[in-house]
Amino acid sequence: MYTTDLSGKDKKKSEPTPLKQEDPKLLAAFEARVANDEFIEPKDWMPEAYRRTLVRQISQHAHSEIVGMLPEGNWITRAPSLRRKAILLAKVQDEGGHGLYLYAAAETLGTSRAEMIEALHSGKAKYSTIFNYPTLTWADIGAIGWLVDGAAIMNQVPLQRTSFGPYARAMVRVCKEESFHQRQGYEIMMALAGGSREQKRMAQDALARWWWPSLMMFGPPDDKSPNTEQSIRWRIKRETNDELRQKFVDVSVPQAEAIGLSIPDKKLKWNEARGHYDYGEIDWEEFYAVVRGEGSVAKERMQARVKAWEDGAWVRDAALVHAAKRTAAKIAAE
Ligand code: FAQ
Repeated sequence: MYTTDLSGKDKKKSEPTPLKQEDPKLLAAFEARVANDEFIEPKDWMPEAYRRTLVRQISQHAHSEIVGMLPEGNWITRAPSLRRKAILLAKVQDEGGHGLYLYAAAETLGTSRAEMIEALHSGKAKYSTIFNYPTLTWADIGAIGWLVDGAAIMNQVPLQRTSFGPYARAMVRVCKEESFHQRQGYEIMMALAGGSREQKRMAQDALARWWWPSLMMFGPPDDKSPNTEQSIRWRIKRETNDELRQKFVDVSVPQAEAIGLSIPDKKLKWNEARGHYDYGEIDWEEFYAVVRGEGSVAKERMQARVKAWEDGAWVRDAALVHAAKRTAAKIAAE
């Protein structure tokens, strides 16, 4: 529906309707506003391709937030203390809230929430590859907070200045919450790394499994990214996939060193001339396979989402009936 199909399958069905030729005057005025760093608001004129890119990116982002609740939600009942349980519960709820702000931002572009949810459940819409990896131990919850939320913030801080107003404003609150998430994850890793030998081993193992998938979160390399050039031009994206990935590596290496953990990359080395860490080759075959839905828990994730949606039907129905009753009572009282 709103994806660039990477699978090569089902080309006919996913072929988008061709874009119409835009009015050159309107387009020039729009581009001047974007170049002037003005926010574009839902009722403003915008090129069809801009609208589609935003619906694609914002809905994928929303889907990632709510699918992202699953790997951690899985550990709420097994958190090692009441304090850890309360924190994890709040974090998972925050992610649900992020999904809601993002769906609401995408809805302002004329796509209904029902359409977006349908696209997710039917496998047409993407969500971040990172959530198709399993959470095997409690240390994975630390690694997700530290690395996955860390990568998410690195990507989302520049999105606070994305050119579409509702998306930018949603990102402001999301970033505040994500930075708390990142710290709580790092704190779990710090506690484990400074604990018993077995706890340190768990932390190291979690880092080893989550490091490369976290680097993949930033998307394909710039020269293989079909959307980056146009998205940078329209200031939807403010930094490229590779730029953000490099920043993430640069901040994460000293954090790992500070708690005595080692990043599983033999090629990782500070490059004085570049002022950055050099790092090894990412397994892009694995990335594309996970994007295609071949991740080890992809099926399980979607089944859990669909079940949650179906189980929640009575709540949505009840809320609608309640809202209708309130409206009727208000009208009767007038
Ligand atoms: N996974 O041309 P590009 C979080 C797709 S939030 C799956 O570079 P673009 C919070 C891409 O969609 C994490 N697919 O695309 C949390 C495109 O396919 P399409 C989510 C990926 O859009 C933490 C194709 O590859 N964050 O974690 C991935 O310019 C903990 C070509 O790629 C966001 O969504 C991937 N990793 O750049 C929650 C941030 N990467 O659509 C719970 C907003 C790429 O053409 C617990 N999004 N693809 O068919 C973005 O910044 C961008 O969309 C990128 C991709 C950077 C993700």
